[in-house]
Amino acid sequence: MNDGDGTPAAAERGRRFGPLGTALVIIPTYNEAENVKAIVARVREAVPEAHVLVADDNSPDGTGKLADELAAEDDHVQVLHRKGKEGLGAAYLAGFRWGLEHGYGVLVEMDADGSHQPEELPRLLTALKGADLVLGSRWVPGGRVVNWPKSREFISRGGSMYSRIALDLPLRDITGGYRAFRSETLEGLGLEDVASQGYCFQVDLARRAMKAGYHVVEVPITFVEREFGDSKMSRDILVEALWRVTTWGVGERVGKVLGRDRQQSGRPSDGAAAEPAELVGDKSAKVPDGNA
Ligand SMILES: Nc1nc2c(ncn2[C@@H]2O[C@H](COP(=O)(O)OP(=O)(O)OP(=O)(O)O)[C@@H](O)[C@H]2O)c(=O)[nH]1
Ligand SMILES: [Mg+2]
Repeated sequence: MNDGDGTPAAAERGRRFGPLGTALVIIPTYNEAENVKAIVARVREAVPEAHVLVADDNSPDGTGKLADELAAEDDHVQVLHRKGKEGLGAAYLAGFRWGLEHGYGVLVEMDADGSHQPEELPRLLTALKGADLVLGSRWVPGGRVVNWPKSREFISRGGSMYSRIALDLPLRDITGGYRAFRSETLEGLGLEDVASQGYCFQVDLARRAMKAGYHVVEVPITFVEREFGDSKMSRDILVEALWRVTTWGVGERVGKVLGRDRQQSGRPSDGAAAEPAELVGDKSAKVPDGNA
């Protein structure tokens, strides 16, 4: 929901949120040698109290080694070296696990290429004071993209719109990857069965959060297209997103219809019907078909 800093909607529902713990900014990298030093420096400058975890998939261009150099001179910077390229989703899951094991209170997702501006992170963290999850959003009033061709904007807006309709979620930017989670929120999402890799990893987490009844806030951001290095976006990533979102959407609709039929026939519901996209709900609600 886009309710500014999140506080009004939360207050309306009588929600109280605990203090935020230390933030860990997770930056997944694959061949980001031209970007990694600059992005880490910008995070350290913008939010000096935050820690940074670079999750590198053994980049052939030496990104991991550059990250090690940063870590050697700054105790707020850590590097998670992974064996090889396994996709964005797997890198984030490993980063989340590391952050939760090390007791961080807030876990932030941020691309290495400068598209997610560290200078906007304080606004995301302010919003998280009144929310369970904050999404940096290009498609709410005040949000925008810089240096994107129309074709790219069309694909991104279309992907968000398709996901919104297919999954019946009231979010404007479901595919975006600039996010701040409370650690309790991540722990409640059932991450152990997340199989999504590319963009749909972000869709998957957003839908899990909404279904579980967490208070999700969209904060406008200015997304800046990368200047250096190559995009890892591919046709496979788009195809994966399309089929997974469609499968989830169909699964949920069938689940709802079956639930209704059971109720109409007087049989007790099995409780598997998806919740309405409320901001606060039953945190024990299970997301159906996590591996679809
Ligand atoms: N560890 C890891 N990081 C990845 C992988 N794929 C992408 N990334 C990182 O994830 C972030 C987003 O990837 P991008 O290539 O920028 O994808 P994108 O932002 O959709 O594409 P552009 O807008 O063209 O930059 C970047 O920091 C990448 O380095 C991967 O397989 N493993
Ligand atoms: Mg990018």
